[in-house]
Amino acid sequence: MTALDGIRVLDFTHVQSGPSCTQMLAWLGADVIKLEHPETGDATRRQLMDVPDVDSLYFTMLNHNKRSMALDARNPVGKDVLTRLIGTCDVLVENFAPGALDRMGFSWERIHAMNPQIILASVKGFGPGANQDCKVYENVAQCIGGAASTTGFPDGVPLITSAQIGDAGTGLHLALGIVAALFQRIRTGRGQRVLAPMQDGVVNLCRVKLRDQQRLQSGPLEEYSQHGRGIPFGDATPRAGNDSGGGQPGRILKCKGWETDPNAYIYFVTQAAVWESICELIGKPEWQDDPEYTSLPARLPKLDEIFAAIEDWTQTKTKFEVLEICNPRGIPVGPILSMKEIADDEDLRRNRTIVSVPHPERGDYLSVGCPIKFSDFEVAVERSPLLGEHTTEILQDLLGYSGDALDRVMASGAVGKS
Ligand code: CAO
Repeated sequence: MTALDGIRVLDFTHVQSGPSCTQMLAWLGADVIKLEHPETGDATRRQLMDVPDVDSLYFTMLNHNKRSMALDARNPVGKDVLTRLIGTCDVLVENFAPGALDRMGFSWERIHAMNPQIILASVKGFGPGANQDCKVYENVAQCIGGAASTTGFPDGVPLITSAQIGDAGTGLHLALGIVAALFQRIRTGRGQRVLAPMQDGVVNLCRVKLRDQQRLQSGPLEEYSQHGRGIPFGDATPRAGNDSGGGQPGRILKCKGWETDPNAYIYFVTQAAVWESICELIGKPEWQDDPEYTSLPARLPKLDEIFAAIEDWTQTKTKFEVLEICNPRGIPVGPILSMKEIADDEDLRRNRTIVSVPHPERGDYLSVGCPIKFSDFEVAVERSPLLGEHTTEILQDLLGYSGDALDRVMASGAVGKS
Protein backbone atom coordinates (compact mmCIF):
# COMPACT_ATOMS: atom_id res chain seq x y z
CA MET A 1 0.00 0.00 0.00
CA THR A 2 1.20 3.51 -0.83
CA ALA A 3 0.45 6.85 0.86
CA LEU A 4 -2.18 8.03 -1.66
CA ASP A 5 -3.65 4.63 -2.55
CA GLY A 6 -7.25 5.04 -3.70
CA ILE A 7 -6.91 8.71 -4.65
CA ARG A 8 -7.67 9.43 -8.31
CA VAL A 9 -6.25 12.55 -9.92
CA LEU A 10 -7.42 14.05 -13.19
CA ASP A 11 -4.24 15.62 -14.52
CA PHE A 12 -5.11 18.42 -16.92
CA THR A 13 -1.59 19.87 -16.76
CA HIS A 14 1.12 20.58 -19.28
CA VAL A 15 4.71 21.81 -19.60
CA GLN A 16 6.48 21.65 -16.22
CA SER A 17 4.79 23.27 -13.21
CA GLY A 18 1.59 21.20 -13.21
CA PRO A 19 3.21 17.92 -14.37
CA SER A 20 5.84 18.13 -11.62
CA CYS A 21 2.98 18.35 -9.10
CA THR A 22 1.01 15.43 -10.49
CA GLN A 23 4.16 13.32 -10.91
CA MET A 24 4.76 13.74 -7.19
CA LEU A 25 1.17 12.67 -6.45
CA ALA A 26 1.66 9.64 -8.73
CA TRP A 27 4.83 8.70 -6.85
CA LEU A 28 2.91 8.95 -3.60
CA GLY A 29 0.56 6.34 -5.05
CA ALA A 30 -2.36 8.25 -6.58
CA ASP A 31 -3.88 7.00 -9.85
CA VAL A 32 -3.03 9.95 -12.11
CA ILE A 33 -4.87 10.22 -15.42
CA LYS A 34 -3.22 12.74 -17.72
CA LEU A 35 -5.63 14.35 -20.17
CA GLU A 36 -4.08 15.60 -23.38
CA HIS A 37 -5.37 16.96 -26.64
CA PRO A 38 -5.55 14.03 -29.14
CA GLU A 39 -3.66 15.90 -31.87
CA THR A 40 -0.96 17.76 -30.00
CA GLY A 41 -0.67 16.11 -26.59
CA ASP A 42 1.37 17.93 -23.98
CA ALA A 43 3.50 20.29 -26.10
CA THR A 44 6.65 19.12 -24.33
CA ARG A 45 6.34 15.70 -25.99
CA ARG A 46 7.74 17.36 -29.09
CA GLN A 47 10.04 19.96 -27.51
CA LEU A 48 13.86 19.60 -27.26
CA MET A 49 13.63 16.23 -29.01
CA ASP A 50 16.82 14.17 -29.05
CA VAL A 51 15.40 11.14 -30.89
CA PRO A 52 13.16 11.77 -33.95
CA ASP A 53 9.43 11.09 -33.43
CA VAL A 54 9.90 9.84 -29.90
CA ASP A 55 8.65 11.55 -26.74
CA SER A 56 11.29 14.00 -25.56
CA LEU A 57 13.19 13.69 -22.31
CA TYR A 58 11.47 16.94 -21.31
CA PHE A 59 8.19 15.01 -21.31
CA THR A 60 9.36 11.58 -20.17
CA MET A 61 11.14 12.99 -17.11
CA LEU A 62 8.09 14.92 -15.88
CA ASN A 63 5.32 12.40 -16.41
CA HIS A 64 6.34 9.19 -14.69
CA ASN A 65 3.78 6.80 -13.19
CA LYS A 66 0.80 8.39 -15.02
CA ARG A 67 -1.82 7.06 -17.42
CA SER A 68 -2.57 9.06 -20.55
CA MET A 69 -5.98 9.68 -22.05
CA ALA A 70 -6.23 11.70 -25.27
CA LEU A 71 -9.37 13.83 -25.07
CA ASP A 72 -10.61 16.95 -26.83
CA ALA A 73 -12.41 18.89 -24.11
CA ARG A 74 -13.99 21.26 -26.64
CA ASN A 75 -15.74 18.47 -28.55
CA PRO A 76 -19.31 17.81 -27.19
CA VAL A 77 -18.64 14.08 -26.73
CA GLY A 78 -15.31 14.96 -25.09
CA LYS A 79 -17.17 17.26 -22.70
CA ASP A 80 -19.46 14.38 -21.72
CA VAL A 81 -16.49 12.12 -21.06
CA LEU A 82 -14.78 14.85 -19.03
CA THR A 83 -17.95 15.38 -16.99
CA ARG A 84 -18.02 11.67 -16.14
CA LEU A 85 -14.35 11.73 -15.24
CA ILE A 86 -14.90 14.69 -12.90
CA GLY A 87 -17.60 12.63 -11.20
CA THR A 88 -15.13 9.83 -10.44
CA CYS A 89 -12.03 11.77 -9.42
CA ASP A 90 -10.84 13.21 -6.11
CA VAL A 91 -8.65 15.94 -7.56
CA LEU A 92 -8.48 17.89 -10.81
CA VAL A 93 -5.14 19.63 -11.37
CA GLU A 94 -4.66 22.20 -14.13
CA ASN A 95 -2.18 24.86 -15.17
CA PHE A 96 -3.83 26.38 -18.21
CA ALA A 97 -3.53 30.06 -18.98
CA PRO A 98 -5.99 32.07 -16.87
CA GLY A 99 -9.58 31.59 -18.05
CA ALA A 100 -8.89 28.60 -20.35
CA LEU A 101 -10.72 26.06 -18.18
CA ASP A 102 -13.73 28.40 -17.93
CA ARG A 103 -13.70 28.82 -21.72
CA MET A 104 -13.91 25.03 -22.05
CA GLY A 105 -17.09 25.27 -19.96
CA PHE A 106 -15.61 23.89 -16.74
CA SER A 107 -15.66 26.72 -14.22
CA TRP A 108 -15.00 25.97 -10.54
CA GLU A 109 -18.69 26.51 -9.77
CA ARG A 110 -19.68 23.94 -12.38
CA ILE A 111 -17.02 21.44 -11.37
CA HIS A 112 -17.99 21.82 -7.70
CA ALA A 113 -21.65 21.29 -8.59
CA MET A 114 -20.77 18.15 -10.56
CA ASN A 115 -18.72 16.72 -7.70
CA PRO A 116 -18.82 18.60 -4.36
CA GLN A 117 -16.00 16.45 -3.03
CA ILE A 118 -13.52 17.25 -5.78
CA ILE A 119 -10.47 19.42 -5.17
CA LEU A 120 -9.65 21.77 -8.05
CA ALA A 121 -5.96 22.64 -7.88
CA SER A 122 -4.43 25.26 -10.15
CA VAL A 123 -1.08 26.79 -10.94
CA LYS A 124 -1.27 30.32 -12.29
CA GLY A 125 1.48 32.90 -12.85
CA PHE A 126 0.06 35.51 -10.48
CA GLY A 127 -2.54 35.43 -7.73
CA PRO A 128 -5.66 37.62 -7.86
CA GLY A 129 -4.87 41.23 -8.75
CA ALA A 130 -3.62 43.47 -11.52
CA ASN A 131 -1.64 40.71 -13.30
CA GLN A 132 -3.97 37.76 -12.78
CA ASP A 133 -4.55 37.27 -16.51
CA CYS A 134 -0.86 37.07 -17.49
CA LYS A 135 0.80 33.93 -18.84
CA VAL A 136 3.96 33.04 -16.97
CA TYR A 137 6.90 30.70 -17.63
CA GLU A 138 9.77 29.61 -15.38
CA ASN A 139 12.19 32.48 -15.95
CA VAL A 140 9.39 35.03 -15.79
CA ALA A 141 8.41 33.61 -12.39
CA GLN A 142 11.98 33.93 -11.15
CA CYS A 143 11.92 37.62 -12.11
CA ILE A 144 8.52 38.48 -10.65
CA GLY A 145 9.18 36.54 -7.44
CA GLY A 146 12.34 38.42 -6.44
CA ALA A 147 14.81 35.62 -7.22
CA ALA A 148 16.48 37.28 -10.24
CA SER A 149 17.07 40.63 -8.52
CA THR A 150 18.92 38.85 -5.73
CA THR A 151 20.87 36.31 -7.83
CA GLY A 152 24.19 37.16 -9.47
CA PHE A 153 27.04 39.47 -8.54
CA PRO A 154 26.51 43.05 -7.36
CA ASP A 155 28.29 44.48 -10.40
CA GLY A 156 26.55 42.19 -12.92
CA VAL A 157 23.07 41.76 -14.40
CA PRO A 158 20.31 39.87 -12.54
CA LEU A 159 20.62 36.12 -13.06
CA ILE A 160 18.25 33.19 -13.47
CA THR A 161 19.02 30.07 -11.44
CA SER A 162 18.88 26.71 -13.22
CA ALA A 163 16.94 25.14 -10.34
CA GLN A 164 13.35 25.30 -11.59
CA ILE A 165 11.99 27.14 -8.58
CA GLY A 166 9.18 28.76 -10.57
CA ASP A 167 7.81 25.60 -12.18
CA ALA A 168 8.85 22.63 -10.04
CA GLY A 169 8.93 24.79 -6.91
CA THR A 170 5.32 25.82 -7.48
CA GLY A 171 4.41 22.23 -8.40
CA LEU A 172 5.66 21.13 -4.99
CA HIS A 173 3.73 23.88 -3.24
CA LEU A 174 0.59 22.77 -5.07
CA ALA A 175 1.15 19.10 -4.25
CA LEU A 176 1.33 19.99 -0.56
CA GLY A 177 -1.83 22.09 -0.90
CA ILE A 178 -3.64 19.15 -2.51
CA VAL A 179 -2.59 16.68 0.16
CA ALA A 180 -3.70 19.19 2.84
CA ALA A 181 -7.07 19.67 1.10
CA LEU A 182 -7.53 15.88 0.92
CA PHE A 183 -6.79 15.71 4.64
CA GLN A 184 -9.30 18.49 5.40
CA ARG A 185 -11.89 16.71 3.26
CA ILE A 186 -11.75 13.71 5.57
CA ARG A 187 -13.21 15.97 8.27
CA THR A 188 -15.53 18.21 6.24
CA GLY A 189 -16.57 15.93 3.39
CA ARG A 190 -16.11 18.92 1.06
CA GLY A 191 -13.70 19.60 -1.76
CA GLN A 192 -12.19 23.04 -2.25
CA ARG A 193 -10.18 25.15 -4.64
CA VAL A 194 -6.41 25.25 -4.19
CA LEU A 195 -4.36 27.91 -5.99
CA ALA A 196 -0.56 28.07 -6.16
CA PRO A 197 0.59 31.20 -8.00
CA MET A 198 4.16 30.97 -9.30
CA GLN A 199 5.04 34.48 -8.11
CA ASP A 200 3.96 33.63 -4.55
CA GLY A 201 5.87 30.33 -4.60
CA VAL A 202 9.11 32.03 -5.65
CA VAL A 203 8.60 34.76 -3.03
CA ASN A 204 8.24 32.02 -0.43
CA LEU A 205 11.53 30.49 -1.53
CA CYS A 206 13.20 33.92 -1.43
CA ARG A 207 12.05 34.81 2.08
CA VAL A 208 15.61 35.29 3.40
CA LYS A 209 16.02 38.11 0.89
CA LEU A 210 12.86 39.82 2.16
CA ARG A 211 14.35 39.36 5.63
CA ASP A 212 17.44 41.27 4.43
CA GLN A 213 15.29 43.95 2.82
CA GLN A 214 13.94 44.79 6.26
CA ARG A 215 17.32 44.49 7.98
CA LEU A 216 18.63 47.11 5.55
CA GLN A 217 16.50 49.69 7.32
CA SER A 218 18.59 49.19 10.45
CA GLY A 219 21.95 49.53 8.71
CA PRO A 220 24.25 47.79 6.22
CA LEU A 221 24.16 44.01 5.81
CA GLU A 222 27.50 43.37 7.44
CA GLU A 223 27.81 39.71 6.45
CA TYR A 224 27.55 40.59 2.74
CA SER A 225 30.98 40.72 1.02
CA GLN A 226 29.94 44.06 -0.43
CA HIS A 227 30.09 45.56 3.07
CA GLY A 228 33.69 44.44 3.64
CA ARG A 229 34.65 46.00 0.32
CA GLY A 230 33.25 49.37 1.38
CA ILE A 231 30.56 49.43 -1.34
CA PRO A 232 27.50 51.26 -0.01
CA PHE A 233 24.07 49.57 -0.05
CA GLY A 234 21.13 50.95 -2.04
CA ASP A 235 17.53 50.76 -0.91
CA ALA A 236 16.90 47.13 -2.02
CA THR A 237 18.50 43.80 -1.10
CA PRO A 238 21.48 43.54 -3.48
CA ARG A 239 22.82 40.56 -5.40
CA ALA A 240 25.29 38.82 -3.13
CA GLY A 241 27.27 36.58 -5.46
CA ASN A 242 28.01 33.36 -3.63
CA ASP A 243 27.77 34.80 -0.13
CA SER A 244 25.85 32.47 2.13
CA GLY A 245 22.31 33.50 3.03
CA GLY A 246 22.93 32.98 6.75
CA GLY A 247 25.30 34.52 9.26
CA GLN A 248 28.18 32.14 8.49
CA PRO A 249 30.27 33.56 5.64
CA GLY A 250 30.80 31.23 2.69
CA ARG A 251 32.27 31.44 -0.84
CA ILE A 252 32.97 29.25 -3.84
CA LEU A 253 36.72 28.66 -4.07
CA LYS A 254 39.02 27.23 -6.73
CA CYS A 255 40.35 23.70 -6.34
CA LYS A 256 43.13 21.84 -8.12
CA GLY A 257 42.43 21.71 -11.85
CA TRP A 258 40.16 24.76 -12.02
CA GLU A 259 42.11 26.09 -15.02
CA THR A 260 40.65 23.38 -17.27
CA ASP A 261 37.70 21.92 -15.33
CA PRO A 262 34.78 24.37 -15.03
CA ASN A 263 33.54 22.51 -11.93
CA ALA A 264 36.81 22.20 -9.97
CA TYR A 265 35.42 24.41 -7.20
CA ILE A 266 34.10 23.96 -3.69
CA TYR A 267 31.71 25.89 -1.48
CA PHE A 268 33.50 26.63 1.77
CA VAL A 269 31.73 27.86 4.90
CA THR A 270 33.80 29.56 7.59
CA GLN A 271 31.51 28.49 10.37
CA ALA A 272 32.39 30.24 13.63
CA ALA A 273 32.42 26.99 15.63
CA VAL A 274 35.25 25.54 13.52
CA TRP A 275 37.25 28.72 12.94
CA GLU A 276 40.25 27.37 14.84
CA SER A 277 40.32 24.17 12.76
CA ILE A 278 40.19 26.23 9.59
CA CYS A 279 43.17 28.34 10.72
CA GLU A 280 45.10 25.19 11.52
CA LEU A 281 44.27 23.61 8.16
CA ILE A 282 45.24 26.55 5.97
CA GLY A 283 48.47 27.26 7.81
CA LYS A 284 47.34 30.40 9.65
CA PRO A 285 47.58 29.30 13.31
CA GLU A 286 48.37 32.91 14.26
CA TRP A 287 44.77 33.90 13.43
CA GLN A 288 43.51 31.65 16.24
CA ASP A 289 44.49 34.12 19.00
CA ASP A 290 44.64 37.39 17.09
CA PRO A 291 41.71 39.57 18.25
CA GLU A 292 41.56 40.94 14.69
CA TYR A 293 40.37 37.49 13.58
CA THR A 294 39.00 35.57 16.58
CA SER A 295 35.44 36.90 16.51
CA LEU A 296 32.98 36.79 13.63
CA PRO A 297 32.31 40.59 13.71
CA ALA A 298 36.09 41.19 13.54
CA ARG A 299 36.36 38.89 10.53
CA LEU A 300 33.47 40.32 8.49
CA PRO A 301 35.42 43.28 7.03
CA LYS A 302 38.30 40.92 6.11
CA LEU A 303 36.44 38.22 4.19
CA ASP A 304 38.35 38.83 0.94
CA GLU A 305 41.68 38.33 2.71
CA ILE A 306 40.43 35.30 4.66
CA PHE A 307 38.91 33.51 1.66
CA ALA A 308 42.01 34.27 -0.44
CA ALA A 309 44.08 32.45 2.19
CA ILE A 310 41.66 29.51 2.25
CA GLU A 311 41.70 29.40 -1.55
CA ASP A 312 45.51 29.24 -1.57
CA TRP A 313 45.01 25.99 0.33
CA THR A 314 42.01 24.57 -1.59
CA GLN A 315 43.86 25.10 -4.88
CA THR A 316 46.41 22.53 -3.76
CA LYS A 317 43.71 19.83 -3.48
CA THR A 318 40.93 18.41 -5.63
CA LYS A 319 37.38 19.25 -4.54
CA PHE A 320 36.95 15.69 -3.27
CA GLU A 321 40.21 15.84 -1.28
CA VAL A 322 39.01 19.07 0.34
CA LEU A 323 35.75 17.30 1.23
CA GLU A 324 37.60 14.33 2.73
CA ILE A 325 39.85 16.54 4.82
CA CYS A 326 37.18 19.00 6.00
CA ASN A 327 34.33 16.60 6.83
CA PRO A 328 35.98 14.89 9.81
CA ARG A 329 36.84 18.33 11.19
CA GLY A 330 33.21 19.45 11.00
CA ILE A 331 33.97 22.12 8.40
CA PRO A 332 31.00 22.36 6.00
CA VAL A 333 32.07 22.24 2.34
CA GLY A 334 30.23 21.44 -0.89
CA PRO A 335 32.08 20.21 -3.97
CA ILE A 336 30.55 21.68 -7.12
CA LEU A 337 29.16 18.52 -8.72
CA SER A 338 28.60 18.56 -12.46
CA MET A 339 25.51 16.94 -14.00
CA LYS A 340 27.87 14.25 -15.32
CA GLU A 341 29.00 13.51 -11.77
CA ILE A 342 25.38 13.56 -10.54
CA ALA A 343 24.39 11.08 -13.26
CA ASP A 344 27.14 8.69 -12.13
CA ASP A 345 26.73 9.18 -8.37
CA GLU A 346 26.58 5.74 -6.75
CA ASP A 347 24.55 6.79 -3.71
CA LEU A 348 21.97 8.68 -5.77
CA ARG A 349 21.60 5.60 -7.96
CA ARG A 350 21.43 3.20 -5.02
CA ASN A 351 18.75 5.38 -3.38
CA ARG A 352 16.82 5.53 -6.66
CA THR A 353 16.95 9.30 -6.97
CA ILE A 354 18.82 8.75 -10.23
CA VAL A 355 17.10 5.91 -12.09
CA SER A 356 17.34 4.21 -15.44
CA VAL A 357 13.86 3.74 -16.89
CA PRO A 358 12.96 1.49 -19.86
CA HIS A 359 10.78 3.06 -22.58
CA PRO A 360 9.25 1.16 -25.50
CA GLU A 361 10.16 3.79 -28.09
CA ARG A 362 13.35 5.45 -26.86
CA GLY A 363 14.95 2.56 -24.93
CA ASP A 364 16.44 3.17 -21.48
CA TYR A 365 16.64 6.75 -20.28
CA LEU A 366 18.01 8.31 -17.14
CA SER A 367 15.60 10.17 -14.91
CA VAL A 368 15.22 11.67 -11.47
CA GLY A 369 13.12 9.44 -9.26
CA CYS A 370 11.14 10.44 -6.21
CA PRO A 371 13.43 12.51 -3.96
CA ILE A 372 11.38 11.68 -0.84
CA LYS A 373 11.91 8.29 0.82
CA PHE A 374 9.34 6.44 2.96
CA SER A 375 9.81 3.63 5.45
CA ASP A 376 6.41 2.03 4.82
CA PHE A 377 6.42 1.84 1.03
CA GLU A 378 8.86 2.10 -1.83
CA VAL A 379 8.18 4.40 -4.76
CA ALA A 380 8.31 2.47 -8.03
CA VAL A 381 9.43 4.73 -10.88
CA GLU A 382 7.49 3.83 -14.04
CA ARG A 383 7.94 5.23 -17.53
CA SER A 384 5.80 8.07 -18.86
CA PRO A 385 2.78 7.00 -20.94
CA LEU A 386 2.50 7.28 -24.71
CA LEU A 387 -0.14 9.74 -25.90
CA GLY A 388 -3.56 8.14 -25.39
CA GLU A 389 -2.03 4.84 -24.26
CA HIS A 390 -4.75 4.29 -21.67
CA THR A 391 -7.74 5.93 -23.36
CA THR A 392 -9.62 2.68 -24.00
CA GLU A 393 -9.02 1.13 -20.59
CA ILE A 394 -10.15 4.33 -18.83
CA LEU A 395 -13.31 4.53 -20.93
CA GLN A 396 -14.09 0.88 -20.29
CA ASP A 397 -12.88 0.11 -16.79
CA LEU A 398 -13.38 3.45 -15.10
CA LEU A 399 -16.31 4.99 -16.95
CA GLY A 400 -18.07 1.76 -17.93
CA TYR A 401 -18.29 2.40 -21.70
CA SER A 402 -18.82 -0.75 -23.75
CA GLY A 403 -20.37 -1.98 -27.01
CA ASP A 404 -21.99 0.68 -29.22
CA ALA A 405 -21.48 3.46 -26.65
CA LEU A 406 -17.73 2.79 -26.66
CA ASP A 407 -17.67 2.65 -30.48
CA ARG A 408 -19.53 5.97 -30.71
CA VAL A 409 -17.05 7.73 -28.41
CA MET A 410 -14.08 6.24 -30.26
CA ALA A 411 -15.54 7.37 -33.61
CA SER A 412 -16.50 10.86 -32.43
CA GLY A 413 -13.02 12.40 -32.80
CA ALA A 414 -13.22 13.41 -29.15
CA VAL A 415 -10.68 10.84 -27.98
CA GLY A 416 -7.53 9.25 -29.34
CA LYS A 417 -5.32 6.32 -28.52
CA SER A 418 -1.73 5.43 -29.25
N1 CAO B 1 -8.88 19.79 -25.23
C1 CAO B 1 -9.33 20.96 -25.71
N2 CAO B 1 -8.63 22.11 -25.61
C2 CAO B 1 -7.44 22.06 -25.01
C3 CAO B 1 -6.94 20.87 -24.46
C4 CAO B 1 -7.70 19.70 -24.61
N3 CAO B 1 -7.31 18.50 -24.14
N4 CAO B 1 -5.73 21.13 -23.91
C5 CAO B 1 -5.50 22.45 -24.09
N5 CAO B 1 -6.53 23.01 -24.76
C6 CAO B 1 -6.67 24.40 -25.15
C7 CAO B 1 -6.98 25.32 -24.01
O1 CAO B 1 -8.35 25.25 -23.69
C8 CAO B 1 -6.58 26.66 -24.56
O2 CAO B 1 -7.60 27.17 -25.37
P1 CAO B 1 -8.04 28.73 -25.43
O3 CAO B 1 -6.90 29.55 -24.92
O4 CAO B 1 -8.30 28.93 -26.88
O5 CAO B 1 -9.25 28.88 -24.60
C9 CAO B 1 -5.42 26.31 -25.47
O6 CAO B 1 -5.44 24.90 -25.64
C10 CAO B 1 -4.06 26.69 -24.95
O7 CAO B 1 -3.89 26.38 -23.57
P2 CAO B 1 -2.99 27.32 -22.65
O8 CAO B 1 -3.60 28.65 -22.68
O9 CAO B 1 -2.76 26.81 -21.32
O10 CAO B 1 -1.57 27.22 -23.40
P3 CAO B 1 -0.68 28.40 -23.92
O11 CAO B 1 0.31 27.78 -24.82
O12 CAO B 1 -1.51 29.51 -24.48
O13 CAO B 1 0.02 28.95 -22.61
C11 CAO B 1 1.25 28.76 -20.53
C12 CAO B 1 0.99 28.18 -21.94
C13 CAO B 1 2.16 27.80 -19.80
C14 CAO B 1 1.94 30.12 -20.67
C15 CAO B 1 -0.10 28.93 -19.81
O14 CAO B 1 -0.73 27.70 -19.79
C16 CAO B 1 0.01 29.46 -18.40
O15 CAO B 1 0.27 30.65 -18.16
N6 CAO B 1 -0.23 28.60 -17.43
C17 CAO B 1 -0.26 28.97 -16.02
C18 CAO B 1 1.12 29.20 -15.49
C19 CAO B 1 2.02 28.01 -15.69
O16 CAO B 1 1.74 26.90 -15.33
N7 CAO B 1 3.19 28.30 -16.27
C20 CAO B 1 4.29 27.34 -16.26
C21 CAO B 1 4.41 26.62 -17.51
S1 CAO B 1 5.90 25.70 -17.45
O17 CAO B 1 7.08 26.82 -17.68
